[in-house]
Amino acid sequence: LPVEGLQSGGAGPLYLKLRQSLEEAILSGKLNHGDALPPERDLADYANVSRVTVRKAVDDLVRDGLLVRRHGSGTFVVRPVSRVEQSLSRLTSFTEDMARRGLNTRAEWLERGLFHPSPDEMMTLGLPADALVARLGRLRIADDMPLAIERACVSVEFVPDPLSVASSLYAVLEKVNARPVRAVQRISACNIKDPDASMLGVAVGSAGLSIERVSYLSSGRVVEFTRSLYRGDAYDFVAELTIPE
Ligand code: 16G
Repeated sequence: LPVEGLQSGGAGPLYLKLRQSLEEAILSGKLNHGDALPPERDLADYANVSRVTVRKAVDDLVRDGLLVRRHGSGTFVVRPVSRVEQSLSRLTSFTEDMARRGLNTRAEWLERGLFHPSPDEMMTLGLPADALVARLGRLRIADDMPLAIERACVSVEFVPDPLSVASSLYAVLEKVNARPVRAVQRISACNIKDPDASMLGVAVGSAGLSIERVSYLSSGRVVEFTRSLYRGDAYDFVAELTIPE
């Protein structure tokens, strides 16, 4: 951390100098999104300032959303994302959307296996109770920034082996001629709670977009029922409007 020996030289309150050094380290990427900040005591020793000064600087950065405090586990870095504009009229996959922007995607799997459907999955996918569905739950990450938590549910017919979905679900569906051609998407506002907040690396209560997508084959059959949580600070959903005929 570039905060060593702040006592020496310069004017202005020490906490502001410390705040500025930390802010620069966050914005320049020296500190990564989700990194834990060293304990207050260590920071104070290292910067050669009092713990009160450290607390003031940290309070400031928490207020500005560059740090987040989590009960019992410490203080973590929140690197602001550049917002992503996402068209609401094109049926594309996350992997494709990010590739178009030149970003690399990866996933942390939260759930990947075959299950009996829940009542709403049964209804939405039009399946009997004894059917099996593949559940694919992932934290979706673009260039090391966690952007969304997505939980897709697909009939076992289309994805018999959930482990075969290594990266793109739509690429796997395409291979079996089951890539959706139409979808209905519902977006609602929410406040992100834990554990989702800590997975996304945002403060508890920050704004999120909860999105449900039901996708169809040309036959009218439902392929996918996906519930996602997108970071409100990262996404603008954009739709083109035309006057009714
Ligand atoms: C998008 C879709 C999601 C779909 C995924 C497939 C939204 C809100 N969600 O993220 O429903 O399952 O793309 O992406 O747009 P993949 O092919 O990269 O797995």
